[in-house]
Amino acid sequence: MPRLPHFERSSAALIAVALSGAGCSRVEEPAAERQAAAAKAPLERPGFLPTRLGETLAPSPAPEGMVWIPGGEFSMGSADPTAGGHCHEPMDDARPIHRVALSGYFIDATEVTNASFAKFVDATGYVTLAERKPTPAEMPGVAGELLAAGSLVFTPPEQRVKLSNPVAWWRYVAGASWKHPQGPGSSLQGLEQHPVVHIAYEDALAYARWADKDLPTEAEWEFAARGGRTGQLYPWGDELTPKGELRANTFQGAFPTRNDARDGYAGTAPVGSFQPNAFGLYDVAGNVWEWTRDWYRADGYARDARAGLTKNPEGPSASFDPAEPQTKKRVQRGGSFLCTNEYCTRYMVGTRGKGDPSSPASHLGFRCVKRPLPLLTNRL
Ligand SMILES: [Ca+2]
Ligand SMILES: [Ca+2]
Repeated sequence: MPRLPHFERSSAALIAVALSGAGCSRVEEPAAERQAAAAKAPLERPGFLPTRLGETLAPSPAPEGMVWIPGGEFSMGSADPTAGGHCHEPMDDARPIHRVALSGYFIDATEVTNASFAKFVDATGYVTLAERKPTPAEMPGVAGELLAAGSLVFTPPEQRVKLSNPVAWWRYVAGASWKHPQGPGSSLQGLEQHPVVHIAYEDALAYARWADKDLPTEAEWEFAARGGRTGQLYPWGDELTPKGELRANTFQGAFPTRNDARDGYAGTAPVGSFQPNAFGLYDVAGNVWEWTRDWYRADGYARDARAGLTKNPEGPSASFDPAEPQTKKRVQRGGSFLCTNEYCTRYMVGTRGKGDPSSPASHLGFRCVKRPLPLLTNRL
């Protein structure tokens, strides 16, 4: 692990959040011929059985900004994306593909916006984790006078760097928070309809409880994001850019130094700027990463698969990531405006992200669910 600058809430936290936006270890682009061949090759979906939508009707009109997902049964996970040349690493944690059944639920059509989060803060006086001064225990080795509230801000280096070194483009900025997404001097002016960022897991949960909602389980998130389709790579289909069209707010250019923003957005985009999926959900691919309530285990799917069919799964009871055994992580989904086929392709709908619950960053937000029936164990 590289030596990290001062002001990290913890070094492990920084690496965890940085890697949550990573996922691919190869630097080079796939060859153009390989990409073309992959686009033409028939896609194999080993392990995927047809999605079956439930028939449960919504028990009430959908709360404002939410859509009803009727539940059903689907195959969860991702085939090895290296087989089609679509990505740079096999993403073993997204297999085996396994069968999951879900009851019906409402889910936010969009990521939670700055305007919505401001209502919560106005009503409750809530102070997010990024706005609280870290304790010495949270920043071991940092002198007391240097402890400062803040968060991780994507800061592109001027020169190309090794993509194995996320510290090169993540900077702990004192004073960065949801209100000041780029740090002191930045504001939310004009960003009211952008997704709120610099959100720690506990911040997302506090908002959800205030709104009489919850965070989605990982399975609820993926079922909704797939829009009723079976085993496709992206919420809209199997091609990243059908007819050359950019379908999500991701990163185009040379990561991390040159952001061409061909999709119109170098950073976050107003929620709903791209076409929704078949369920009417926006930005399930890209824009900002979204917290789910599940603990992350790299082998979590293997455990679920042994059951044959898991009903309303709530994830493992504890986290374990062999890549960082000391850091407990929650699952994050969907990728962000920093994801690129050069570095991170976790905007693919069946793939997984992960992060330290107490490590907010400038590409990390959430959306909520509301269930007519509570989860069976409802543990956190
Ligand atoms: Ca973009
Ligand atoms: Ca998203």
